[in-house]
Amino acid sequence: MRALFRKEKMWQRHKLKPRYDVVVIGAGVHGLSIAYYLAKNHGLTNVAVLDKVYLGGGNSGRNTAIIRANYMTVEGVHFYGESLKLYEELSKDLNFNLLFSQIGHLSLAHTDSAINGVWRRAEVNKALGVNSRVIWPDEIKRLVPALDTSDRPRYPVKAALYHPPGGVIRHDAVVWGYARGVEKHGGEVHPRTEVTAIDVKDHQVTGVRTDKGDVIRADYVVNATSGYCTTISRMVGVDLPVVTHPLQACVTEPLKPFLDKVVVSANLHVYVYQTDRGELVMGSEIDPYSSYSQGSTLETLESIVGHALELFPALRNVRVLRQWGGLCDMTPDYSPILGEVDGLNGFVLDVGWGTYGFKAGPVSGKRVAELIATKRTPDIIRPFRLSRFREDKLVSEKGAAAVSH
Ligand code: PYC
Repeated sequence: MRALFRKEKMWQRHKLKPRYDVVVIGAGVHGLSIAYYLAKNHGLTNVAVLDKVYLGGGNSGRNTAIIRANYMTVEGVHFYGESLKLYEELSKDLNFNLLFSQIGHLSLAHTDSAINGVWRRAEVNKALGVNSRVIWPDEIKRLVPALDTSDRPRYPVKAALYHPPGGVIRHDAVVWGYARGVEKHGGEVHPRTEVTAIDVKDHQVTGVRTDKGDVIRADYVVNATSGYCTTISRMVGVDLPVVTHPLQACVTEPLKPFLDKVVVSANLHVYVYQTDRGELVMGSEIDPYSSYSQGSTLETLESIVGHALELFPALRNVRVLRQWGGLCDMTPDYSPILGEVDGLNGFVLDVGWGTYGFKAGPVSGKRVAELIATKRTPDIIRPFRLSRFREDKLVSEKGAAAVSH
């Protein structure tokens, strides 16, 4: 009889070695993809990825798995556009089915100024080869028949930015696929290994200490954490311009398939899509206060479902099954912080992921790995350097980052 269960272990338990070329802190999509591309693209395999909890136990398992590249700035569109392309090839690359459904993504515009915003995004997207266009209520209604496109709602739907390649992927599978890839190429993943200190000598990072009691030497230490990026960076005296906020989401009971697009309304601070299992995934913008809580609140649930009902009134009797929260490290311009820190060798940042980290996992991993292996910052991540905040060279994605504005 054919074996019904996968016998292969996707990653092994390893004993920590006294020295690695690279230690990555954070075994989410970002940390794992850095280790994967270091090994696969550059042959650097003496790499350990450490995490204080289980693999993908942070935001990689708490986001709502939306992939898109329809950003606002030239820098952002190039960057997320490359990530989308990597995601399109990732199941093949990792030889692991990530269930990527490119169902299409709609950002609704309910006001004249929102129409200007989506128009601008469509133009920047098209100019840079990302498939997006503005569509009007007739076409919106054809694509999403259940959406209330009448003139009755508080915020009538006037237009939308339609981004056909956007969609949804199985987020846990992305984590497991990368972890398996790291292992296959000779790297190591170490869940439940908390970094307690980072050693620095003469402006050079020399290694980390962990709760396992060992001193581990390393030439490079990468901060690829979410929620705790400021804590880790403070270990080497680097203060990040990051404020951490919770972001909550929920899923409903399964329904017959009726919605095959991701629908986002920035004005209503809500987004909705239906999974292959029939559940509706719904989320809101970040909670309006800073916190490290991953719990959920009734207040946010009421706001999510209230706003979702303004878009889809027919859902009024649907039951919510689960609700959860993740931690968003918000930067002032809603763009990430990537690269080295001036005056400190060997410390690399892959942080500040706000509400957009999951969709950027592959491109960040590939390009941060390239930075470490070649000792040169790739052009595509240079705009996201930490020093942009004092140089006044912000990359403002506020108008296109999730449901926030
Ligand atoms: O940027 O698509 C997005 C998103 C959805 C939820 C949080 N961020």
